[in-house]
Amino acid sequence: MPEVVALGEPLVQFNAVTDGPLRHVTYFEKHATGTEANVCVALVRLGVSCGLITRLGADEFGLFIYNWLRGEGVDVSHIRFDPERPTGIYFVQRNYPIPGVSDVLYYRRGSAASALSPDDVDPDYVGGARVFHTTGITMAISDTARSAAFKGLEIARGKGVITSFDVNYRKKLWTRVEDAVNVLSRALNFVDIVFLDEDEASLLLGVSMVDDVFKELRSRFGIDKIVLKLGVKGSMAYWEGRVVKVDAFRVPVKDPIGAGDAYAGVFLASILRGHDVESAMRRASAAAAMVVMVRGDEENLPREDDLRRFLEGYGRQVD
Ligand code: KDG
Repeated sequence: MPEVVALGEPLVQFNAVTDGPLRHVTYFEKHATGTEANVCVALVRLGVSCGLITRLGADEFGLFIYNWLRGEGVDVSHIRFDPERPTGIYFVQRNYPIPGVSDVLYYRRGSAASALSPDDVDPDYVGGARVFHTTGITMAISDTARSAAFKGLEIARGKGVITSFDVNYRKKLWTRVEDAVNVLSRALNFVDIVFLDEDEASLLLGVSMVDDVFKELRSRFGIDKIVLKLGVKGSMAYWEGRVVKVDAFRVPVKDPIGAGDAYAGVFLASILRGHDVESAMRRASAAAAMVVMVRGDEENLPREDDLRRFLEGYGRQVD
């Protein structure tokens, strides 16, 4: 049984090779992505076994993702192929209209993974893990996928498996913001470790000052393992009574997509391998920095040796 079981939709990303509006972009790079799949690859690269529960289209893109994940060493035993529905895809438009921002254009409605349902969630598989991970994206893609995510969280909670949740609010995936707030808040009741950013905190909790965010999550949801991502300002955690701040690593950014997943995956891997919270945050920040230096969410996810070399070499002039 894998140490971590994740649930969610992998997607093929078509990332514009050149900047600017997509109407003028000719070349795209194809990458395997999707938030929970990214977390799985981050984990396995650091030697923590991870399995993904999902559905893929029985099509070329589904095979591409399946082979990629299998090649990385992710457990694919709970991936089902759906002959009726396509694998979800999206395009990335970079540095337009806002410099430094990547715009995401989804083509995923009716995808195979949007038909994920509670039937896909095997209680023995989830119950045999140390951590169950899912995100607010899975909660947004369809009613059945949301039910599957809640089933996973409930099983994990019932069997003493640590639940990890990245709020991952994606405005484009929700029809009404109130629905997002209701659903994501409900999910927080089942969560042991939460990852969120300042905007998500203010959306869900109505507060944005760090102390207030920690206080609200603890008092309203009983969560005592909180990781607040602050972008270029770094990250802060409330971890079983201790507050820790870690700076971000400043690197040349090619494409910021995937940074949060790199952070979550490497943070979880590090905690599971016995690092203290500060070390886990530093390693997670390094991984996030490495991922944004290239197009694609998973290619630059570090192995142990890559992390060591990044952390030792950061800030030094390379000849
Ligand atoms: O966190 C990166 C993901 O957002 C990206 O890979 C696409 O999973 C994705 C999504 O649903 O937006």
